[in-house]
Amino acid sequence: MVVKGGCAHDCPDTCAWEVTVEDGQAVRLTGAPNHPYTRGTLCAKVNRYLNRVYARDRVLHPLRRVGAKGEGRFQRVGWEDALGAIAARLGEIVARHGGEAVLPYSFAGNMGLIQYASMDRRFFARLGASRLARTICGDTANAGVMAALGTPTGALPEDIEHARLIVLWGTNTVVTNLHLWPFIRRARAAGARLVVIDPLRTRTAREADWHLAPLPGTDAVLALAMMHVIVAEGRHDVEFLETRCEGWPELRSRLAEYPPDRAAMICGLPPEQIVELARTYASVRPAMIRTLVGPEKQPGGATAFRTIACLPAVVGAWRERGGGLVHWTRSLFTEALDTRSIGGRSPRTRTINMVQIGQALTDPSLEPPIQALIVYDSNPAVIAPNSGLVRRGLAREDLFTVVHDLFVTDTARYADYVLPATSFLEHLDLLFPWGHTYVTLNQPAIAPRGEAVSNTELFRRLARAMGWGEDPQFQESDEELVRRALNSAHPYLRGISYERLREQGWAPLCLPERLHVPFRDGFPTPSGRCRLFSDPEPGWHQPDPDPEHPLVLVSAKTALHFLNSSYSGLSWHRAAEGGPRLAINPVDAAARGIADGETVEVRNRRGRLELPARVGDEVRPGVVAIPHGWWRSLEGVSANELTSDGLSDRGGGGDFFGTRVEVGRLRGP
Ligand SMILES: Nc1nc2c(c(=O)[nH]1)N[C@H]1C(S)=C(S)[C@@H](COP(=O)(O)OP(=O)(O)OC[C@H]3O[C@@H](n4cnc5c(=O)[nH]c(N)nc54)[C@H](O)[C@@H]3O)O[C@H]1N2
Ligand SMILES: Nc1nc2c(c(=O)[nH]1)N[C@H]1C(S)=C(S)[C@@H](COP(=O)(O)OP(=O)(O)OC[C@H]3O[C@@H](n4cnc5c(=O)[nH]c(N)nc54)[C@H](O)[C@@H]3O)O[C@H]1N2
Ligand SMILES: [Mo]
Repeated sequence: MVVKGGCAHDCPDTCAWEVTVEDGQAVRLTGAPNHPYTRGTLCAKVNRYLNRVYARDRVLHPLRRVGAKGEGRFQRVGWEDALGAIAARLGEIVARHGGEAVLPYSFAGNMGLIQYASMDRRFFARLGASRLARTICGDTANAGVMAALGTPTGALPEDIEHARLIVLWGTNTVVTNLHLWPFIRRARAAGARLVVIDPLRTRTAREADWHLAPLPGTDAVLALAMMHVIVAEGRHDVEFLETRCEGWPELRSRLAEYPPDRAAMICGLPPEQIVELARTYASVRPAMIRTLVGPEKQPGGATAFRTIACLPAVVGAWRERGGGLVHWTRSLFTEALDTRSIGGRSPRTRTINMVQIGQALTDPSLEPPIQALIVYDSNPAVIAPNSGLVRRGLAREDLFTVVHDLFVTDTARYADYVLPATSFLEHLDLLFPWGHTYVTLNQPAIAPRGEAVSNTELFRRLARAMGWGEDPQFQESDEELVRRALNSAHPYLRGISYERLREQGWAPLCLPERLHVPFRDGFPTPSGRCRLFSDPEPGWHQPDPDPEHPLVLVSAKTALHFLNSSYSGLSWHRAAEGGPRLAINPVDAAARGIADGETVEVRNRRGRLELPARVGDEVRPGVVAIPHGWWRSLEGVSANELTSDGLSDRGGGGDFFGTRVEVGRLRGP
């Protein structure tokens, strides 16, 4: 039997897949062969998804903690016992401290429509729990792009094939967005030039025709200096700027502050490179910029994105198919699907920013204090910044923690109860991607392993245990939720029914021709024009000088076999990555007497790590890198031990990649 479904990982590619099932066991998993974006292939991680499904250390039954918090010793208990104990404890906490003492912590571990947000939201709304600002990924970038364009949706991803200049601006396509690569390859076969702008020499940068490596957090300056050159040389599209944009005079006068010589010093690039980039960008048509999220994780992340998003208007790149900015497609789906009623209405309780979970769990002035933490679809002990502080919070004896996951993650080690979650093969969902325009029905291929339950089923059970069994909102089935979302008269969904998806697995949104040149008829701003100058203003956020910690630590998603902290607990995937390393440039290594392969210390005020150094061209001078995702419990290393838990300028995201560190040799015994 072959079952059609798809991958619900937090990734722009949202692949459609086919699962071969024999005697109730999944034996083969392949990318959907005729899907125009998946094209029959998965990725280095998900090719071995069955390793995850059938992993020996998968959590298959509810577990109760018997050791100290963090130790990871648990005992199997029955579902009824676990649910009874959790409901009783939540009831006590709500009675004593109010609902806001309970905090859900979830992100996009499962990005499907209903497993990401539906029954859980209804449950916490009825409880009156604190709300979580789920801003760790994308919100800052989107805030910046929206400020300029009025929407986070730019050009359609597949139209990158029509570009003749492609700028991958702070995105590592080959690793994080692999299924866009064939479109880029076809554009290059037709003569397109590929430029990558990234402080790291990533796998993608190595494939490019030209790699520019500015210092992290300087993209707005680079973009302004490009505009400076373009305007100084009269290469701008005057007609587009005057008739299709607002704020051009203000932006134009701001450009005076960013001549290439000054920008070169800030960005750490030779001025000639900036001039050359500006000339290339203004002269090759169509010119497409591709962004995901990398540069958002900076103190000026939103400003960086809003400034980059102004570039296409300056040269009139929006005029043609294949020109402009490819950024985010999820907005097309949220516009079309009826998602409003899926998650219920949330009361106006306080909001806790997920980026600052360590602060929230340890803040003595927080009233009420967080007394219960319910974690699912996320692994905050690894993925949230300043993880020493996160751990201090999780270790609090008076904090009641429940983790629903497939594995005993670094977070789950601190849980009072660990509850078993289904894999993507074991539940129903509707997948709506942020990197392309096809909707997928993920149909369960096998029965839940052990006693695992999906997120929706967990919150139905918890609602019953709370005594809310009669409440109709907790009685809807997964199929009813999915059908409700599809029940929309929006033209993008024309011809897309549950029945068709069950048969075919996936379907392209029914998009109008005009989206190939998305702003031909105007921008979705109040004035209908591209906003070149508004809040946040284009400009530069100068970091605080920190002479004791002169290097910038970028902990990006460079591990091909991990997906954030997922897979980094699986032996095959860990072995394929070969252990955490600190990438350091030969210039910085020599200045510190560090040899390739030597174990070094990386430190700042938040913590210290010991790991081997890899000296080479992977990073530019002034920057060091540790891949995001390694588990501290397994490797003793997780980049977030060191990362800053400050916020970016807009959108509530973090400033992880602005983290300052110093690296040194280990002192001998
Ligand atoms: N294999 C794999 N694929 C993934 C993921 C994964 O963990 N592993 N994660 C998924 C998720 S959740 C997301 S959000 C996407 C993210 O996809 P991307 O945005 O492509 O990935 P990042 O690694 O966050 O950042 C991309 C690049 O930005 C660079 N960068 C950092 N700071 C700056 C800066 O200030 N300026 C510039 N120009 N570049 C900068 C980093 O060096 C990095 O190489 O990937 C998804 N795909
Ligand atoms: N230093 C640094 N930190 C970062 C980043 C970075 O680049 N550098 N990137 C940031 C970004 S962009 C993101 S998106 C976040 C990602 O952070 P998270 O969303 O926490 O991502 P994961 O680490 O993949 O953790 C997801 C967890 O959900 C579990 N899971 C999967 N499916 C299900 C399910 O159906 N139900 C339940 N209950 N659990 C499930 C997985 O097993 C896994 O443990 O990390 C952020 N943190
Ligand atoms: Mo992300």
